[in-house]
Amino acid sequence: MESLTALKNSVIGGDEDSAADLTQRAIDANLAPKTILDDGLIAAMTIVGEQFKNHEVFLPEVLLAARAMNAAMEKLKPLLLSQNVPTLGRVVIGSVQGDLHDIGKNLVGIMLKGAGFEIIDLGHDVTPANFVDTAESESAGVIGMSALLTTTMPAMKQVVDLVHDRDLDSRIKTIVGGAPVTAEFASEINADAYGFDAASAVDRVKELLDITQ
Ligand code: B1M
Repeated sequence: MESLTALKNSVIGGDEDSAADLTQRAIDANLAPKTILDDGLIAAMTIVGEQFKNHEVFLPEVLLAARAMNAAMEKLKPLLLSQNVPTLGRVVIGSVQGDLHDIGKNLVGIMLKGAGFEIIDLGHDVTPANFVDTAESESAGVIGMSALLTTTMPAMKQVVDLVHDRDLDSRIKTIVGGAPVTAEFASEINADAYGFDAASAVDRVKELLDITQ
């Protein structure tokens, strides 16, 4: 669709204002929020990732694209949250230690909130102790971890191990996700679940908490 191509290009080009504006226009044209997200914003970040890998663009461009994506997300957020039915349970989320990527994690938070969960978002570069201490003190049933770097994936295992070492396995479940993370990796580190994307993260968290609705 033409308007989504323009939106995609504005994110790839790191044009924050135009990304926000074109997202609003797509919303006004009654495009489904999920279509805007998948075919506009996520598609753009995938292209930027490829360009970065091929040394066609460099970190400043990637950062600008991320900012443009965030500006667009601010417009989409209210729509993604609109089915909010409080509250199915409490979930602590964050990007693991050493990882500054937070766009996917933010998306997971928005979707979970939209599905009716209460979210405690610890941000990025979250230490294993911070994840587990917070889940314990806030009586959260689930810890959701995001990693975008192969080098930070081991931090997920540290969190899972810490939950186990503190004998909290029956009270706190863990779910992992992020571009380099796989279902195999999740089961290798004994995480309770793996989320392929933000929508499936919602389904997996519901399963972990035995929520049938
Ligand atoms: Co970086 N980066 N980056 N980066 N970056 C990647 C991840 C990379 C694949 C690019 C590449 O080489 N092609 C590469 C990683 C290579 C690897 O480890 N195999 C990379 C690198 C190398 C780096 C640096 C090391 C670069 C450097 O400094 N030399 C550096 C590391 C910084 C750090 O974290 N310590 C770095 C920095 C950055 C920026 C800061 C510039 C910026 C991040 C800004 C931000 O997040 N605020 C950035 C970006 C934007 C990217 C790419 C281009 C896009 C990531 C993104 O936001 N995607 C990325 C390339 C790519 O992934 N295509 C890349 C969109 C987002 C919606 O998708 O996060 O995958 P994603 O989330 C998905 C699913 O994975 C899932 O749901 C979402 C969709 O619905 N999901 C979950 C995510 N978390 C989940 C949790 C769940 C369930 C599902 O349960 C809890």
